[in-house]
Parts: sequence; C-alpha cells; structure tokens
Amino acid sequence: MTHTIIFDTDPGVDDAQAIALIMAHPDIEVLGMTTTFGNVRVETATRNALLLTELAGQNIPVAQGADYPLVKTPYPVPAHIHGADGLGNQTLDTPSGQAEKISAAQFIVDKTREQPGEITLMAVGPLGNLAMAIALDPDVVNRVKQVVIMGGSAARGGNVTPLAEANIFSDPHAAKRVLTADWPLVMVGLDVTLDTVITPDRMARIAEGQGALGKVLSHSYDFYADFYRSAIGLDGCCPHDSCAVAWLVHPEFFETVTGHLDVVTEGPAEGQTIFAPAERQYVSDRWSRTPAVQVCMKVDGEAVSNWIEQTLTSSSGA
Ligand SMILES: [Ca+2]
Repeated sequence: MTHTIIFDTDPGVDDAQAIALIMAHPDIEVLGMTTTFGNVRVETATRNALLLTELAGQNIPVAQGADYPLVKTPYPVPAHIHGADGLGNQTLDTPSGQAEKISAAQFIVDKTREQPGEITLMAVGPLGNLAMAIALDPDVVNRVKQVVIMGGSAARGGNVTPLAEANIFSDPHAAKRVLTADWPLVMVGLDVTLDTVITPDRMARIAEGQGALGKVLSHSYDFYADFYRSAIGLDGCCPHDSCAVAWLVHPEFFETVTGHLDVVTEGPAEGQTIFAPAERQYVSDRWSRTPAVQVCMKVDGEAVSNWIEQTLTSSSGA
C-alpha cells in the first residue's frame, strides 16, 4: 500500500532522519513538505528541507509556514540541542531550489482539494500550519485520510517542562485546535519515542548507506548525541520524528489506545496534553467531549530502530 503524505516539519536533527526515511521508503509518496518554526526559525527550516531533498537527489515541493506561535511569545530556539543551523552546526551548501509561492496552510488546503480522502498529514513540529489550514478552510478536516502527529505525552511527563512535550509547548493554542479537531488523528508522543533509541553503531551504518545525505545526518546526530549524553546519560538518540513515520508503515510495532485529547494553553501546565482513555469513567464527561483519537502508549522500540536502519541502508528502501 502506498501512503501519500504531506510532511510538516521543523528540521531539526530528528526531523532530518525522518525526512531521509520518507524519501527512501518505497511505500511512501511525498507530495510536499511544509515548514514551521520550532527547532529553528522557519527560514532555516525551509532551507534545511530543501537542502535535504537535494542531497537525496529528489525534487519535493517545500511550502513555508508558521514563523511564530498563534498566541504566545516564543522562547529562543533550542540551539544547544539541534545547533543554530538545526543540523548540529555544520558547513551546509545553499540549496538551489526555492520554496513554493504559497503558504504551508494553503498548500495543505489545495492538495487535499485535489486528492480528497487520500492524503495523510504527518506533523512532527509545532502545529501552527495545521491549525491555520483549519482556519483557512474548516472542511479540510473532512478531506484528509488521517493525521499523524509526533508530539505530546499521555503518561510520560514532559521534556521541555515537567509536563509538556516540546512541539506542543511551542504552540499550545495551535495544538489544542489540531488535537481536538474532528479528523482521524493518531498521536505518537513521548510515551513511545522515549522507548526507541538509535545507537551510535546503528547511526554509523545509516551514514554509510545514505551517501551525501548520510554525512549531514551523521554530523547532526553526533551533535544531538552529545546533548542526550550530557542531559540524560543516554548513549544514543531518541528518533522522535522517525517514530511517527514508523507508525504509518508499521502500526503493529505500537499499541494504541482510543480516547480524547485536550491541551493546556496557559499557566504552569502550559503545553501539557491531557489524555482520557475512552474506556475510563470520570466524574463528568468534561474530559471526553473532544472527538475520539488514537494515542500510542507502547512500542517495540527495537523493531522500530531495526526498521529505521533497514530502510536507510537498503538501496531500494525496505
Ligand atoms: Ca520536529
């Protein structure tokens, strides 16, 4: 089965690996990438998206999107995690391609009009572009096949605050609109991404298998790995965004639970995702008024890591 996707991204070290995966996998057709601020400013995200496609010898449209959160004042970009350039501070060529003339949100609206019911939106950054697509054309929720989000945390706490995951914290108002919209959504969050690790020896084999793109992935991985080592003592990196791609192709690697999501937009819990499993009864229906979604709660992390390596080391994908 071919999965036709639009990939919404803020590359970003783990985004770069996920982009390599979607370009390499024979069952994924990438209609385009849409960019957002997040790990970097949006202009840098766009430059990186264009450059990564060119390094892979592919020509994928890139449409630039959100440069600020909908409401909140943004925090500085996390240059200590992803590098000031989003790819671990390396010398990068200027891409020859240019971004599309239309915005990310317009790109999503237009493509889903051309191919209603066929496109999966995969979003692995802050969710402003998806929120703006809904604002531009509320009927977009009826035209997507599904929405796969890397972000949030149901029961694992946060990574940028005690309660919030980075993508949701970056734009909680956008996240609330997207995670509570009436479309078929799957959340791939910290509950599973923190149980998946790409070790340095695996990364070395991936770099070998990816030519010019492999060199950029490998350099950025080394920078990211230094952060993981000093921050949490892990010898390896969690491939957050690649886990969302793994879910698309191999949902059997994951255990999902159906339920209802909401997002805290203000106060000390800002950016927290609240998940109410459908089978639980609470004191009122307050927590189950949003549309039902799927949330990944468990993963076979070794199977995901194997699949990532296999896809990025076999010449025809896996
Ligand atoms: Ca990302």
